[in-house]
Amino acid sequence: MDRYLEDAARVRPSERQLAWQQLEFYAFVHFGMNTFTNQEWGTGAEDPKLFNPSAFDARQWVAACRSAGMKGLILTCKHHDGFCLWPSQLTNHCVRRSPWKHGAGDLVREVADACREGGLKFGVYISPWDRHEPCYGDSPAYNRLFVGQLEELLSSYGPVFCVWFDGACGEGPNGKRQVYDWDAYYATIRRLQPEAVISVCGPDTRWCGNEAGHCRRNEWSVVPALLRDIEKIADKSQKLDDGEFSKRITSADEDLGSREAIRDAGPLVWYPAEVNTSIRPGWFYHPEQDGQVRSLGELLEIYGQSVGGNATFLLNVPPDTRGQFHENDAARLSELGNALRAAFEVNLAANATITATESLDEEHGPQNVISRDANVFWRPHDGTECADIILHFAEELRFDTVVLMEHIASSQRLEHFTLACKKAGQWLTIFSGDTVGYKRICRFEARRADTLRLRIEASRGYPTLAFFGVHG
Ligand code: FUL
Repeated sequence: MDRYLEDAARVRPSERQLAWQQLEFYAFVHFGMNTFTNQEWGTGAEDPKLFNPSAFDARQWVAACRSAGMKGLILTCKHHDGFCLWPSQLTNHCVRRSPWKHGAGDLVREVADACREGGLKFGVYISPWDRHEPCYGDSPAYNRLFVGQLEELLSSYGPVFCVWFDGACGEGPNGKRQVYDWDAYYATIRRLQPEAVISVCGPDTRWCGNEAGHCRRNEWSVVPALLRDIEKIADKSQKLDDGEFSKRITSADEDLGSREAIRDAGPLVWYPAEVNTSIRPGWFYHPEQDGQVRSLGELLEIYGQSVGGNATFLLNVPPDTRGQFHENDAARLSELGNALRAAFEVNLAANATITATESLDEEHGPQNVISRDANVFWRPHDGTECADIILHFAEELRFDTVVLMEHIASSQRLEHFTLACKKAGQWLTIFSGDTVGYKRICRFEARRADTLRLRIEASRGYPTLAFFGVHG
């Protein structure tokens, strides 16, 4: 195997990246001053008195997220307008100055507590861009304040699974220019919440490159390190070490990790994708969008592309001015959860007899692929880059979906595969794909067969398979 491919197969996720990937599907909650002004981006000049949810209920959010099968929730603790949903000691532009609970409320605490009670992981969105803060633009002073706000959020509300850093900054040519001290921000997070991933403008998870819910046909988690370094630089004006290469790679490129893309790309890192989109057109709640909640079909499609395309799915659901998810959104979440459970709960392959052309040893035999334990997996010997896994069912089954998962703790290795079923002694190819990664959901025309074959036609060093689900 070429040296650069060996290097690629040595790139593995950290514990925190692995735990995050396994969440698969979690909520974004955009709630704040904009909810009450009916805006998407506030100016920072809003009067805190406008913030006054009439029937705030974090438990209702958590129950709705759980009904959809989500496993975490990320709250906009501070959006670009600078208004803090917790009683920050570092600014007066926060819930303390609002009429909500007579200024004695702490919305971050209520959401974090409700998540913990309801079994959801809690995550924090905090916008580095702050249009209210007078010291924004005085770089050292604002960096100190921002680190202080991170300290407040990360030391008072229990475990945090993610700190989500937005790259947006709409300061025009005459706006204030702030140089963010990312290293200080990251060090603060690692110190206070070492298990939290730092997302988007951070080293642990990358933005898929759009807000529409689209995923690449092939999402690689092993990508050039430069891609990660570009993301760190929100205003894109700071100099990178390799200006030439960075011009050739951006988070919007289609191919980030194929052999072509990594061959001369320098050091590689594990930097997996997250797909973020909203259940409505806006990130914040707008009553006029009550009739524009995404359809079940659309959400299933995005879920299939993201969770089923080696990314995670971060779906935004914005609460209304009561401080609750609107009935239409809550109903859609529950429908989505029902549809996902119906589609994936039962593995038709659970009783299959499974053979492989080769296995490393008994501990890594093919029967492992129907185990739900992510640490139990099949693999052949080093250097075996192609292999077949064959499922023999006791009787003919009807199915239209296959779920494949690699053992990503051993890196991302699969590069090309086909699925075929046997009909009257003849193999019929029903699907072909390239990457798998954490999970690939393969959908095809419904078939009836008693034998199903996965043929791995290219991989890096050797392939692994942790799960083979058959559904229909
Ligand atoms: C963007 C922001 O400007 C939007 O308001 C929203 O928070 C979205 C998730 O990220 O960059």
